Amino acid sequence: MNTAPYLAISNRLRSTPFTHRVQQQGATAFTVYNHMLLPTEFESVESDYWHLCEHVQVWDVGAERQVEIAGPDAEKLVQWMTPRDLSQVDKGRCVYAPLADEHGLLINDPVALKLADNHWWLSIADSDVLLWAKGLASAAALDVKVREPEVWPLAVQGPKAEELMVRVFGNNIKDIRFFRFRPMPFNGCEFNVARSGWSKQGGFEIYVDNAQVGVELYDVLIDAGADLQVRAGCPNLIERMESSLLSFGNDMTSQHTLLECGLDAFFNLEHQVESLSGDALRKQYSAGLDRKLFGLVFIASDGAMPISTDPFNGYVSGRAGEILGRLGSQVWSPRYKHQLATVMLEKKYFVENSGEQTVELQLADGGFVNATILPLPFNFSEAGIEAAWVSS
Ligand code: THG
Repeated sequence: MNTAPYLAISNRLRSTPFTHRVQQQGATAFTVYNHMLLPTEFESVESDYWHLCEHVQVWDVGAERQVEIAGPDAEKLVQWMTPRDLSQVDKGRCVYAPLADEHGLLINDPVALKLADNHWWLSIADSDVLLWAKGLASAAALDVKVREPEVWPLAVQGPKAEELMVRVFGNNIKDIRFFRFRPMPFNGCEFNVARSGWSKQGGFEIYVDNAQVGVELYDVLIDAGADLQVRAGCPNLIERMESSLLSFGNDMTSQHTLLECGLDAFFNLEHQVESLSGDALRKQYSAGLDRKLFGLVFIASDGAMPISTDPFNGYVSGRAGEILGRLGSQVWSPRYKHQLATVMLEKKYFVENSGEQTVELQLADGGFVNATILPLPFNFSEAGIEAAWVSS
């Protein structure tokens, strides 16, 4: 019998306070993220996608763990870890702050929340930032406490997210600006609520730090949004690729530098901040890159999935079998009617800042396709790709 393998769940592979709700409400697939369960699919990735773009979803993103850095040297440690200048960041702000090591290699790409002077949360992607931060603090004898508090973010995403949040938390929700947060009362607790989230459909993230009240909140959100067609959901591969939201571990890894991943905007070249990676990144910036993350768009028959001819290494090959680069993510976009992919392209296959470039790809089924190489974030209209605005 050929049944799909399943994931054996133990304590080591942690649940969130919402996992049982998410299972009741129809999650059909999970991934493991920070040693924790993260749902990836409910009805189907495509129908979850259209629902997210039209209504509102509640996401169990408890796997986005918080690494808390607190104490007199907290500011110093956080600034060491990221080359983004944090000196002007006020309390109550979120900043996307990619972390890199002394070679400029990516460690993680968290959202950093400044709770107070010398008190930060790094809301991390999938890698052990806790150990990295503890190691740095210990080796440099910094006066900080580094820990992973019990906080499970809950995201409310979609065009009707604000309406739902107002019903649950009141009109003050409207005053929270993009990438800001403030404590909001709920059933005797106060949860930090930010206007943020891993989609471009708009919405909020609630940093739940009480499991029991968190589940009460979860149920209230689902009940209060019945007429808004609220559903349990999760980060959606189609939506995040169309929106060019990169995934650490998929599109970019610890084998790539921050510049190779195209995160230049979060590295201030001139400003001398005390970061571990600053010197290496400045050096690489002037030397030029050997590879760089690009988007690929192409049209191919159903057989186009996957485009990697080397499933172990995830390489994408050209007509003669030459390795073009490492495949990141790939998905069919039902809105743009194209395959979208990211690839860490080797230098000889692209020219920086030039016009339209194409590359011939080998498909896993033996066929070939011409793909257009696009800079990230994707700009579909500039590439002459029109959106179909209605669901199929
Ligand atoms: N929310 C929270 N934690 C997270 C994520 C999140 N941890 C893991 C992962 N996602 C971290 N990665 C990202 C990547 C992009 C964004 C957020 C988290 C993002 N970017 C905005 C954009 O691209 O428009 C804004 C970036 C900026 O200008 O600062 O939202 O989603 N809690």
